[in-house]
Amino acid sequence: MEYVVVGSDHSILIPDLARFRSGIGRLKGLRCIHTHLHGEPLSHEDLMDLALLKLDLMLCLDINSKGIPADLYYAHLVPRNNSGQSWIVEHVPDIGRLDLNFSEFIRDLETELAKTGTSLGMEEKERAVLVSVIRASKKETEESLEELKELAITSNLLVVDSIIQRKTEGNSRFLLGKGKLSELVVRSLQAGANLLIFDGELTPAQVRVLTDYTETKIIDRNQLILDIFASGAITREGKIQVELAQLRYLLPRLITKNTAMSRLTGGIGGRGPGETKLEINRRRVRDRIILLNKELREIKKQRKERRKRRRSMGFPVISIVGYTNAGKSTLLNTLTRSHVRVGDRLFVTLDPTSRRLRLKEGEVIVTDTVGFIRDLPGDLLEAFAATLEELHEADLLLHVADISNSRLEDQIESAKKTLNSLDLTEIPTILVLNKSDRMNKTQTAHLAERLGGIPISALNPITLSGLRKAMEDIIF
Ligand SMILES: Nc1nc2c(ncn2[C@@H]2O[C@H](COP(=O)(O)OP(=O)(O)OP(=O)(O)O)[C@@H](O)[C@H]2O)c(=O)[nH]1
Ligand SMILES: [Mg+2]
Repeated sequence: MEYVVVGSDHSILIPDLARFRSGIGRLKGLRCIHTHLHGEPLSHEDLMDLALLKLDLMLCLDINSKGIPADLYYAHLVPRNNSGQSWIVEHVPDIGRLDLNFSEFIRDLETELAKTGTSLGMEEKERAVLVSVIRASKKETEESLEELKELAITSNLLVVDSIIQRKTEGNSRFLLGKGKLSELVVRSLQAGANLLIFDGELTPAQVRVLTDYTETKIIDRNQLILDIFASGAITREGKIQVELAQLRYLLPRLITKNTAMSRLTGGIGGRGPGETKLEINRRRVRDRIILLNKELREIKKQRKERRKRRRSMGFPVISIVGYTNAGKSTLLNTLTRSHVRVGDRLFVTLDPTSRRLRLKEGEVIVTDTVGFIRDLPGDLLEAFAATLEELHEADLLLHVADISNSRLEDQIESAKKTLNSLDLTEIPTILVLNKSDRMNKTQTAHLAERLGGIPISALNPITLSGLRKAMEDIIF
């Protein structure tokens, strides 16, 4: 079946294209042919439309003053190349000399485009393009993007490209200017991406507009974090808390329009609430939230009982907190000779663990819990309140930071902010500067002095004596 959309000399109304084929490496199956009357080649606007709408072809035919066809220009998108070019413009001086088997040409082009998506042998992983809107400084933007990348990798995604938006080019409704937007569409097409991840938080309206424009699934940093939590939670409690956070985040982002719906609902790979995909609607989400809250209250009650029992045994509690990947679980393991899961990824620990530890003066309980991250989504923090509530029972907090991380001080600040919002600043805290084995002695001593922390290497028990001493001094 072939359709022809006809426009006037001023404009053309292109119907909703979402119904048309789309998929990795697929173009729209639509060519735009129009005339120019003053000998001008394809305009910037023309090329922008080519990119934004993923048209097969944008063609303009020049008509001279006698009404006779003259020069002809056409442009098409190209696969990813070294020059970073998005499209090629061809010039044919006479329409009679246009020699192009169009169906064949488009078939080949689409094959090429799809190849970028699969030839890397990266089977089933979703392919994501990261989009970062510039922050205060270049360094901050890059570091933030780096962390977003780590988050994406943790979530088992393949990062195929990243785009930095330099300045707000006007329209905040789209977050990106039209130029950036078309660059985004073309680059994700070229990279065979099926997911766009925005650093920072998108408003529900922005998600909607961007989804409509790009026709690609869009999530923001918060959703990515939620997704990681969803796939990592083990205990019933952890699962409920994550699902609650996801639903609360999702609720205002649920939209009625069907096309975008399927891209918007659910986690990344159909995990978590995403499993219920299309049947999700607001009402059901609300009902589910009520149910989960009820279950959570029950669990909280049980926890409280457990804590009470523990308190009655009279053991002081030491809680390990700090930025994700700082080495909290490793410290717990080394201190208590346990085998809690550790890993060089973000958010390895999601469910809290407690272990006994014998110090010189007596026994204590050490707990390890979920790590913090910059701008931890409020919904998540709230949902984890039950787990983190335990922290209020602590007699001492060990704030672990990774001394070898280039973002050390920012991470300490973020963790402090989180402790602050959890109302935990009253509890005595020791700043523990971990991974000092990666630094030289002078650097370590200097930082320990300046930040007022105790350097250790959680991998090496011998380095923990100073920390043990400090713990005893406060507890006993
Ligand atoms: N070089 C070095 N690596 C360490 C040290 N302590 C931990 N690590 C490594 O750092 C990574 C993170 O350790 P974890 O103990 O999982 O960190 P965590 O703070 O519990 O992280 P999450 O649970 O993901 O928030 C692992 O690869 C550890 O092996 C250390 O003292 N020196
Ligand atoms: Mg951990």
